[in-house]
Amino acid sequence: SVCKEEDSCPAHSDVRNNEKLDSAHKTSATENVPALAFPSISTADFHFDLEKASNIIVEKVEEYINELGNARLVLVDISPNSKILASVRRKIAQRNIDSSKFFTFVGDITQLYSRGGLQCNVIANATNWRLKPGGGGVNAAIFSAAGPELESATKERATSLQPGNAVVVPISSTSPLFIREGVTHVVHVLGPNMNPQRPDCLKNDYVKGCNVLRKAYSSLFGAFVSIIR
Ligand code: AR6
Repeated sequence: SVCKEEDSCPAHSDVRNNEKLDSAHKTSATENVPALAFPSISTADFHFDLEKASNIIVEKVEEYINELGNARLVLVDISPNSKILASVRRKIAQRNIDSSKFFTFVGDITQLYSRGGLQCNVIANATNWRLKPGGGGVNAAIFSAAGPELESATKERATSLQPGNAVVVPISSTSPLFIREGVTHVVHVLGPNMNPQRPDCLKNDYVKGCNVLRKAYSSLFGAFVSIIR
């Protein structure tokens, strides 16, 4: 449905605000400050509840925001109608979070600089327990954009991950991700799985699921803080 009053329609205020924010951050991308771009862990293929996930994202950002120095956290989704981005934006609007330190961005995480003008030196991957390329979603996109050396560089550091854990993999200067996008590190993170078609399904146990998702964001943001120090 097309809204003819988009400029004044309250239902579109999120979209308008995000566009304003996006252009503001693009202009300042030349500052070259460290930034972590991360997808919403577990909320697509792993079927994690969006409201619970957005609460945890906001909670964990608030926990780490003061450890960032001049660095930034950017929640990214490829979908322009992303429900998770909208939910997080609604929640941060009600809180006292510095919008230059944490914001949302619509775009492909493997093309943030070349297509979106947004420079992020670190990107997070919502991976699988075997740390294998493919499988769809952001994992397939990142392994494919990085080239085959991401798989070998990953294997040198870990061959599997437990849910809630992360592993940092430096990107070589010959990788298209480095050359085209300026990415120096990928942080693979394994989130909780709520999808019965995938390994280690938590069968709707959201007490455990929320704890594992909190641990996943702690692992991710902690890894980013140690990269930029
Ligand atoms: N750029 C930005 N965001 C993306 C992109 C992209 N190229 N692709 C997907 N997203 P998902 P999960 C968003 O399913 O739920 C894989 O098969 C997407 O809209 O990638 O943790 C792995 O091998 C969503 O908001 O990860 C695992 O088996 C978010 O990224 C399993 O999926 C996460 O969606 C992991 O499932």
